[in-house]
Amino acid sequence: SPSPLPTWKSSLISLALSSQILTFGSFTLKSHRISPYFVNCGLFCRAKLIRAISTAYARELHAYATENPTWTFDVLFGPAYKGIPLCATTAEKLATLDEDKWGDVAYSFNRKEVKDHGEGGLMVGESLKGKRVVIIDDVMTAGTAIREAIEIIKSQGGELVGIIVAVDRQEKIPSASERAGRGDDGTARGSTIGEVRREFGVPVLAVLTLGDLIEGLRGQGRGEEVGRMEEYYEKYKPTE
Ligand code: OMP
Repeated sequence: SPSPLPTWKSSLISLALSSQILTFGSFTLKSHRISPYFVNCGLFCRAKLIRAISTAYARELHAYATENPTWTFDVLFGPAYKGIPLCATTAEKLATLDEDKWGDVAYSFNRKEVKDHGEGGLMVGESLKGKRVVIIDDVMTAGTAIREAIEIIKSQGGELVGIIVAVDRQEKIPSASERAGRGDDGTARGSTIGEVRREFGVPVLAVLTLGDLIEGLRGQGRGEEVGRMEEYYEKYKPTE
């Protein structure tokens, strides 16, 4: 059986529930899948919430770097819009955790519309050129949002060395049938995260997985929601 959820994870899930970051209903996702739950990271918009999530991202990055001493990065890139407060607050938390190690980590984010006056350009913050870049983003489902962010890093001359998201929904890669808008054909497929890891050869970290959410909710007596999430997981679970 899986190891019990650490206290900090169940606390984070409680916060997400009470602030409607984690909600239940029927949601059409970017991938066109219809999900009984949704995670809105734009709602980490209160002091104690943004503190909690940025601390969690920073701890996860710090733990990975500690286990993999040859792995480092120069810049946290937060894709617009939801990545913007995440990259800034997480950089600050990293410096608080270990200033010697992380005090010079930079952050940057893109504009959705290119500015044609003043300093101009697509990017704000540290230049990505020649830098080792980690993407910090909200949720990964089918990987479309992450691929867009990877394209920006490439176009800016940066080197992608890692990705961290708040929630890995643990879903399989969409089939050709889904991509064509005809719904899932039920074929077994690998995970989005696994595919991104292999394709780009970088670690993909997640603060919480769907499995964590389910376990946290079960611990809080939310059996009905857990049932619907498990049903959804069965439908879209990856082979690995
Ligand atoms: P993919 O691009 O399919 O990986 O979906 C990830 C994006 O979908 C995120 O960056 C969000 O914009 C959005 N999303 C959420 O914010 N929360 C969810 O629970 C699910 C999605 C989603 O549409 O899959």
